[in-house]
Amino acid sequence: MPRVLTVAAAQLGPIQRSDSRAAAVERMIALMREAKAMGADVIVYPEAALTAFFPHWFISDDREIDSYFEREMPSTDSKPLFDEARRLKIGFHLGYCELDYATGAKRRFNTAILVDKQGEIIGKYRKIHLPGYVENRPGAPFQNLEKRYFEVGDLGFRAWRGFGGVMGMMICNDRRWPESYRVLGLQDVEMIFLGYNTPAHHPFTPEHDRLGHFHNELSMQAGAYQNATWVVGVAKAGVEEGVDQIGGSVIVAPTGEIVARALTNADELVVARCDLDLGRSYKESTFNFAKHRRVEHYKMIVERTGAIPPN
Ligand code: CDT
Repeated sequence: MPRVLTVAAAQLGPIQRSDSRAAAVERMIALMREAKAMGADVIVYPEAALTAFFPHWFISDDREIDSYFEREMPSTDSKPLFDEARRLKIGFHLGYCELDYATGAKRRFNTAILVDKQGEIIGKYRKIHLPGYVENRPGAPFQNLEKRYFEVGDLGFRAWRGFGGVMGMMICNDRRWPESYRVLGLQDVEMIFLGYNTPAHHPFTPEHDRLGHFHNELSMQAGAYQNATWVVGVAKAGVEEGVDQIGGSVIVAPTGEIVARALTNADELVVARCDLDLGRSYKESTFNFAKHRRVEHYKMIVERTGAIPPN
């Protein structure tokens, strides 16, 4: 019995500071309806999808920072998205900024959730690889202050059973690190959802600018192939508050091939029918971890080189 999941990557064009969450959710609902009409089982939204990506500028006022966060999920403004998803019987992945008081203290995370076709949250992930820096850099054309505004995620890289398979999540910068995929791969993940906000320009390393799309695809294609999993990468794209962000949302097969990609830097759906069994032959041959990974040898090499650093 084939396990085919129709997936819609819902790329979003820019969301400006003056745009309300309600307006963003309205755009997201329009994409959700279009996705449903195209037969999608699940729709995937970008990182921090409800607002402009505020780590791109310095904010000193705590209350203003908090205004970019959701205190609960569904929040008042995102509830219409949950309601419409439940009505349409479509699942979704949503990136948002989370205020958490579970420990008694206020904590801020860059978070994503996975919601099933009944509108229930079945998985939550908090971003682990936070790029950028803590202190304002006044001369820069824009900032990268995730380390200032977020704590490192404390939920690990987990996989969940859902949509007839094994689903995983990561967020933006996580996609550049092989261990993000491998920890999910070790849980037999079959599809990874991830959203991103990636500037086209790198103020402190401009030599990287021309490689933005190449590195975006290289990371996701390698992660997909080496772990025999689908990867759905979804951008917030276009010029947002003066920051040009790459688009290039893609759906990558477990073969490492890109099967669908965005053509614009605006709101756009990228849809593919994904056979969740496509990775099986790789998981049973080239990437049969139990048979071929040499964990003891990796440890030995780390111990040896750790004891005597190369000079
Ligand atoms: N949001 C996020 O994690 N963005 C980072 C920018 C780093 S600049 C290469 C990213 O990895 O895309």
